[in-house]
Amino acid sequence: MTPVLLLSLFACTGDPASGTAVGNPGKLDFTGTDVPDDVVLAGAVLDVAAVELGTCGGDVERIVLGLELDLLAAPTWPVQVEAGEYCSVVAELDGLDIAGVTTDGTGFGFAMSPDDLVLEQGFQVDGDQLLVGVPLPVDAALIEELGGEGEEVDFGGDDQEAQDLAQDISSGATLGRDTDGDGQIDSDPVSVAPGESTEATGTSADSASSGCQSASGSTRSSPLLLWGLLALGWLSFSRDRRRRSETSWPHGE
Ligand SMILES: [Ca+2]
Repeated sequence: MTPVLLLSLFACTGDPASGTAVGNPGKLDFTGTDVPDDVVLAGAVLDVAAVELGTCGGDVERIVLGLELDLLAAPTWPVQVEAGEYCSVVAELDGLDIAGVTTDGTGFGFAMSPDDLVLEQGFQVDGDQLLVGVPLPVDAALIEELGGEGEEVDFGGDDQEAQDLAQDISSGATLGRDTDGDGQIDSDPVSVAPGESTEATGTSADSASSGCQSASGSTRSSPLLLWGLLALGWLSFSRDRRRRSETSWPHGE
């Protein structure tokens, strides 16, 4: 038992220079958020041309999607994300169509061209499920003002109403984790503090390269703890040996 413990401790400290992060890849999807209570959405389809993942070292991985994603459906995780540390996500959009009805019975449709979603925040990926939250703050009062019960109001990309909503969407997008995969973003923030993010570049890559970190990334070995465990292991090992040499099995106790 003792030799195994020692071996695994060494395995977790090994090879800090290898550089490339190894861990579990994560995945990413998009979901609609912030739908007002006085609106019932029938559809919200986001046309995503590509996703760019920016590392904190300035590298960008561009993943071409060309997919129409249903923001109201359960996640299907179309984007694979390599394990590691990132500082930005950019979603290049080709359009967003929303349809629904207000609780007063006025139907509506928006065909918009929101600007690309730009999320600049540090986060780490080790098997994480990430969701880009796309806010859909449709203004029911405005729609009812323009339409009426039983009518339908449609907004094209040139309409001011559609441009205003597109602006709210582009500026209000968020990034979070969805640990249980139900399409709802966790309440815990995905970000790490900027200072922590920069500082963690080395240590997280180190622990990742030895394959010893857990999903939460919280098991980076502290040198003090490591030496303590080593000392304990050695003590019990040498006591075992002494005991074995002093007494004869099976009367070892
Ligand atoms: Ca969730």
